[in-house]
Amino acid sequence: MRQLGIFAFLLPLVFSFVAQTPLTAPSTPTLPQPLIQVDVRQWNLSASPSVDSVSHLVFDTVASLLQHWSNSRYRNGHSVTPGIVPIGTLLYHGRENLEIPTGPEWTAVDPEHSRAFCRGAAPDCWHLTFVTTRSLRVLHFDGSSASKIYGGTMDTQDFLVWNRSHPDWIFDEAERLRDLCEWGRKYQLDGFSRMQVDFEVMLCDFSPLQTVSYVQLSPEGPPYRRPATTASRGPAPTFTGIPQSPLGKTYKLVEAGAWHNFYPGESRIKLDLTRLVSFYDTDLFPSLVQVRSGLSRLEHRIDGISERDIQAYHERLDEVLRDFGNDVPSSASSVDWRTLYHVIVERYADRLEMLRYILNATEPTAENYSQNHTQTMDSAMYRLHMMLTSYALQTATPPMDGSDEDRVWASPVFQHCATTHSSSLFPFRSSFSRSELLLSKALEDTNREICRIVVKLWAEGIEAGVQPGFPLRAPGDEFLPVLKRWKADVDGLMGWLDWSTWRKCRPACGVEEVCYMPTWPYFKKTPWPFFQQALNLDFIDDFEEWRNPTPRCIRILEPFDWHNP
Ligand SMILES: *[C@@H]1O[C@H](CO)[C@@H](O)[C@H](O)[C@H]1NC(C)=O
Ligand SMILES: *[C@@H]1O[C@H](CO)[C@@H](O)[C@H](O)[C@H]1NC(C)=O
Ligand SMILES: *[C@@H]1O[C@H](CO)[C@@H](O)[C@H](O)[C@H]1NC(C)=O
Ligand SMILES: *[C@@H]1O[C@H](CO)[C@@H](O)[C@H](O)[C@H]1NC(C)=O
Ligand SMILES: CC(=O)N[C@H]1CO[C@H](CO)[C@@H](O)[C@@H]1O
Repeated sequence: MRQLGIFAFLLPLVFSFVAQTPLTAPSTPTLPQPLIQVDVRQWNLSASPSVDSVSHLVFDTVASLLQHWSNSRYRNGHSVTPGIVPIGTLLYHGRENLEIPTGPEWTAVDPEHSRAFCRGAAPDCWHLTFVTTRSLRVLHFDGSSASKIYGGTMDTQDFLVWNRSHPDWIFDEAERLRDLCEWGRKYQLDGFSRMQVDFEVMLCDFSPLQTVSYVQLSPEGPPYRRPATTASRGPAPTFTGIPQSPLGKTYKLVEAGAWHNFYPGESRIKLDLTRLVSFYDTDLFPSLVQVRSGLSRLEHRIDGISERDIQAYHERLDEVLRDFGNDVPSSASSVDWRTLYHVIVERYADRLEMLRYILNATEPTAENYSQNHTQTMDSAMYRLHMMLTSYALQTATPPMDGSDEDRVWASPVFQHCATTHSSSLFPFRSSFSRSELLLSKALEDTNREICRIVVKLWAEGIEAGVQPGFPLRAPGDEFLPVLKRWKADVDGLMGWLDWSTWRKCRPACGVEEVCYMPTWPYFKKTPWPFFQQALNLDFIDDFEEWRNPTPRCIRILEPFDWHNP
C-alpha cells in the first residue's frame, strides 16, 4: 500500500451561492482545511452501492417532479409535497351548465384539458377561465395520481384519507376530493394537484378565484362521464361500448400534457421540496422495504404499508403542513434543491448516453459496430475526460510498476468528483429540514456512484496508456475485453439511475410523428380505456403497454393513428 499523504489535495470550499447569500458563512470565500487525507476505504472504486440503497429512487422521483414523461412511466406516486399555485395563475374549468362551483371541483392548468369536461350528455359546453387572486396552498401527489386505473396510482391519496387502498372506489372521485378537502381544512389547504393526461388542480373552494371569462363553446369529443357531484358510493360503473376516441379529436390534450414532459415540467405549481414526504424514505416507512422486495420499479406501490407507517405518514404530513406558509420555500435552508438536482442530470444525462452508444460499437449487432477498438477506446476516453474536466488532478498518475491493484492513485479524483456537489459540506447544513437531509443524501449517493464508474473507467484507460498525445502502450485488440467491461459498467450505472430522459423513440420519429409515452387513457390496444376489464389479469398480460409504458412514435397528421404498430 502506498503512502496516502502524497495524494492529499486542495478541496476548495467555494460555493458560489455562499458568496451571494451570506448565511452563517463569512461573506468572502475562504480556503479552510487545506489538506484532506483521502481515505481509500471510503473512496474505493470497486465498492458498488448497497443493494438496499434507495438513493437513486429518491433522486429520480425528485428530479422528475411535475414532469409528464417520467410520471407517465412510473405511475404509482412516491412523494407527497406541499406547494403553491401563485397569484395570477389562470385555471380552467369546463361544464355543461353555467354555474360557478360552490363546492370542491376540478380545474385544469391547460384549457385543452378542461374542454374535455364539457361534453356530457347535454349539448352545452360552458368554459370558464379563472385567475387566482392569492397564492393557493396545495398538496401535490406525484405519479399519474389522477389516472383511474388499478395498480396503485391513487394509493398516496387513499392512504391519506382512508388509511387503505381502495381500488373499488377508483371512480369515486367526488368522495375522494370531498374527504381530502375535509382532511386538509385544518391546514388551510386550498386544494390538491395531480397528473393524468395533463396536470390538474382540484380545489376545495373557488372563492380565492376570480372569473376572467365564461364562454359557450361548441361541444366536441365523445361523451365523458363526470363523477357524481352528490356523494353516493356504489359499484364502479361499467364502461362498455364507448366509441374509440379518434386521435384527431384528442390529440390536442395529449399535446398539452406533453408540453410538461421534461424539466422544468409544469411550472405553475411550485413545490416546497424542503417539506417533501417520500415513500422511498426507509427511515420513515421501513415496512415498504419488504413490500418492494423483488419487485421491479414499475410495480412499487404503497399498498402493503404497515399500520405504524400509516401513522408515520399522518404525523409527517402534520409536521410539514402545520406551519406551511404561502411562500416557497417558507422554512428550512432555502436551498434550491430542484435546480441542484437538475445540474447533476444535465451534466451527465447526454454524456452517459453518448458513452453507452460509443461502447456499443463492440457489439457485432450494433449499428455502429467497429472492429477498430483503438478508435472506440479513444472515443470513450474523450467522453470520460469531458466528464472529469475539473476533477482529473495533475498529481493523480498511476505507478509505473503496476503495483496499485486497487487503483488507490485515482481515489483523490473520485473523492473530488463525488464531493463537489456534496451538500454535507455546506456550512448551513444544520438548518436542513428532515426532508432536506433525505434529499441531500440521495444527491450525494447518486453523484457518488456516477463518479465511481466514470473515474474507474477513466483510471483503467489511463493505465492502459490511452492519453491524448501519448502513444499507445498496447495494440488496439487488447482493448476489447476492457471495452466489454466498460459497456457492462455503463449499462449497470444507467440501469441503476433509470432516468426517464433516456427512454426515447429509437429510431427517432419522423416529422409527421411525435414520440409518445403511453398515458392513461390512451394505450395502444384501446385508445379509450377499458376500466373494468383491467381487473382481469389475462387482459393485463395481453396489455404490455399498460404494464410497461414504453415510448413509441404516433402519427399526428391525418390519417391519425394511435396504434402505429
Ligand atoms: C475495495 O472494495 C473491494 C470490493 O468491495 C474490496 O475487495 C477491496 O478490498 C477494497 N479495497 C480497499 C482498499 O478497501
Ligand atoms: C387513519 O389513521 C390515523 C392514524 O394512524 C388516524 O388518526 C385516522 O383517524 C385514521 N383515519 C381513518 C379514516 O380511519
Ligand atoms: C446498443 O446496441 C443494442 C444492440 O446490440 C441496441 O439494442 C441498443 O439500442 C444500442 N444502444 C444505443 C444507445 O445505441
Ligand atoms: C483505428 O483507429 C485509429 C484511431 O482513430 C487510427 O489511427 C487507425 O489508423 C485505425 N486503424 C485501422 C486499421 O483503421
Ligand atoms: C447510425 C450511426 O451513426 N452509425 C455510425 C456508427 O459508427 C460509424 C463509424 O464511426 C459511423 O460511420 C456511422 O455513421
